[in-house]
Amino acid sequence: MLTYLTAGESHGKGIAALVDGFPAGVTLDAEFIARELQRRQSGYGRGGRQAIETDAAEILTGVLHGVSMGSPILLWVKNRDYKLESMPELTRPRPGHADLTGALKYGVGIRPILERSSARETAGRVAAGALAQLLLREFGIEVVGYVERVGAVDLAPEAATLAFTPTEQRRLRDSSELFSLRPDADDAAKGAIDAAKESGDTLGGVVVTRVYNAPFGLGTHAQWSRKLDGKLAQAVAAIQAFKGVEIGAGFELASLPGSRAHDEILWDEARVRTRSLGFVRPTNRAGGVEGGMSNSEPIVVRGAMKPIPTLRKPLRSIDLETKEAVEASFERSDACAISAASVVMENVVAFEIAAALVEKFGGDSVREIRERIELFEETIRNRFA
Ligand code: EPS
Repeated sequence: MLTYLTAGESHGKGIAALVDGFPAGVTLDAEFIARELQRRQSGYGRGGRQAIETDAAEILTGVLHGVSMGSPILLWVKNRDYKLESMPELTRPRPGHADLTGALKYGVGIRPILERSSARETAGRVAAGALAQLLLREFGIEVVGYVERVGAVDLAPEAATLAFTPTEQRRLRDSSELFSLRPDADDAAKGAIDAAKESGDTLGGVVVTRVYNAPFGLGTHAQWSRKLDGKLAQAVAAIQAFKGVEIGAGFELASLPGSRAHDEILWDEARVRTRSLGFVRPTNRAGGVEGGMSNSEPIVVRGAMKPIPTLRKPLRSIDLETKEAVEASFERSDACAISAASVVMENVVAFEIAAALVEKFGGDSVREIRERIELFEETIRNRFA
């Protein structure tokens, strides 16, 4: 089983991610992990904290001569802004944050709650997910995440863009300050972020992750807890500030008749040697998952992020000590972190795909997984092609 947990506080010494069950034989491209961490720190609308931090993951265990050994990997992202012991206690919970319920539930102040619930923790998830992306690349599986909406500004890519290769999509996305696939339309979204910032407000948005070249059969129909769509939904809904998850055409499918909601199955002899094994679809409304299993089409996951609840012009709250009506507390924050959220989602999705791959094909070494994927696909070809 490939799993990970994170530890660490926003202004503590750093953020750790412990990855267990990572196969042996993966060359750990530290530069790729560093790039993902740096991407998470950027994007238009980020606040002052990112000027302080230059995130990089130190790989403390599980690696010999730059190659994974099959033992647990401990990643460490140091906080430059370490000052936890001197941070003041707060008494005015922010609506929309973990402050109130966390303080009541744990019987502590707001400070310990916000330090752990802070989105700073996503540095650990990105480090673990970047590691998972390196594993997926060994088998030609590629993951691309991008921003599709900022507040009310639509940045959905043109249909032709989605036919680009993952590398081309990434290049286009990286040319956008917002990490959208519509750099030509970014200005409207940047204007909306500027306006929100100006008025002490914040903006959310919608992000998408697409997984290319995943084989048939990740996840299973046989048990609810092992369905791939269920795993993806949990990973995405568990990102700070995410309030919605959609697989494929998702909510739109609810209002379509069945005749227009599904993806017909065709046979294409010429594609027997591709991941589709010859079973091709003219559409991908299912987003690459049917019956809780990957069906070799691109896996498409969409996530909705609410606006960050830390507002410079705060909402009404109460003082926990006096019960007086007050304004919620404000600490330095981001006006919009949707670009960062696209990096986080890309990497948590990558981790779930890697975990499902290890579950299906075994997880001791890259070589073993490669042989088993080949055997699985060859067996299907022999039977059906
Ligand atoms: C966050 C508040 C801000 C954000 C932080 C999430 O941090 P600070 O209070 O230090 O200014 O910048 O996100 C990060 C530090 C990060 O690296 O993503 C919050 O309250 O959730």
